[in-house]
Amino acid sequence: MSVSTPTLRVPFADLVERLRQIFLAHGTAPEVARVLAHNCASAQRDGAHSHGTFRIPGYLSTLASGWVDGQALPVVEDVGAAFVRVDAANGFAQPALEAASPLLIEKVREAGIAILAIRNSHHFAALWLDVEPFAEQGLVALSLVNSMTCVVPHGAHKPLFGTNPIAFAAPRAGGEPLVFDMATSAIAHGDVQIAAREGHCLPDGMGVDAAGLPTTDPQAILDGGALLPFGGHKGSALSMMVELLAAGITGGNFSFEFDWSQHPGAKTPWTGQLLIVIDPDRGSGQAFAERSETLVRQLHGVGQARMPGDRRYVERARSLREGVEMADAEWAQLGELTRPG
Ligand code: NDP
Ligand code: PYC
Repeated sequence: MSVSTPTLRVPFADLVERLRQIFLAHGTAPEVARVLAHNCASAQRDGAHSHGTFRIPGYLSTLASGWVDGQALPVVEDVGAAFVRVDAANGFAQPALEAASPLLIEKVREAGIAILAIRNSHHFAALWLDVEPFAEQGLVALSLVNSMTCVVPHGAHKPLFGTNPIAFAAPRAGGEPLVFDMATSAIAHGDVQIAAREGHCLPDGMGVDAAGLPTTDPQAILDGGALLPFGGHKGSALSMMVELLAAGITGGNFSFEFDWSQHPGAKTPWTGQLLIVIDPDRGSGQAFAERSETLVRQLHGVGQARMPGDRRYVERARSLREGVEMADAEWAQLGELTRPG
């Protein structure tokens, strides 16, 4: 937020409730409104602005376009000793994850590992929110979700991949879970939109314009250009893996497979998501959380002061103490959106 933008601090519970009212007013089922409101408010609380309240207009235009079903009832299937499958029924991914989580955890406790394959789902959010709760229960979780074609594979000349994030969470003795969550593109699409809105240039190496030429202009990327994978061929390989695990295995769409052109206003990728959840103490029988704490201490010892997730935990603590920071104008706009559109 720029220094000149007037801001206020809103209690987290008030933000959740305002977002819940918005989703309800725009046609989602009460359960969906509850889950999405908590998810989106949590991203805002933790300073993940590319997936916080910034996303509300996109959620609402998508609901209005008929592209996503805000009333969808996810169908959970038990398909193996360590395999759960959910058809999200063209609804959002988070209610599908919530519906399947009790069975998934039961299987992890029994088998030591289990997979959750979500298909026919829309994920428009930060991915760490899907994995952190497992680590809070002593489990290790990895999740992958694919999105919409906007990333040029390494060596290619046209976009094909989505921004395809990977999130990982592990318990840690004596600290908050170790969590990382990163797009496999050089930058998340949401951050390109924010840079365009605020008139900032991007660093070199993030994307190309409509002619395929390198650009630092976020608007040129949005106007027919594309993003690049992070780390050249290595990020590109990870992005390919995300397509295969999040869509290939689950039965969801690859990022290039859906066509939303008949739904003006649609913004949410209609794809799939995979979660792999492990009971880490089955590995060596040692307390894994102590092992991860040892690793963190060594990392600190060699000079890595900041772990992935640390920034968010600091933001979260401040938001819970002082309220979630919001621009005055945005808070007022959210108030207006609680009225049916
Ligand atoms: P970032 O590049 O901002 O951060 C990636 C990870 O690196 C985070 O875990 C972050 O921790 C950590 N990190 C950042 N800087 C440092 C540092 N200096 N030292 C150590 N760790 C560091 O994330 P992205 O821009 O790639 O992704 C942003 C969000 O966009 C993610 O939440 C992702 O899930 C979401 N997204 C969602 C998509 C979807 O389809 N739903 C598609 C693409 C992205 P910290 O959190 O503490 O900053
Ligand atoms: O920021 O790249 C992104 C993104 C895509 C879908 C949701 N977020």
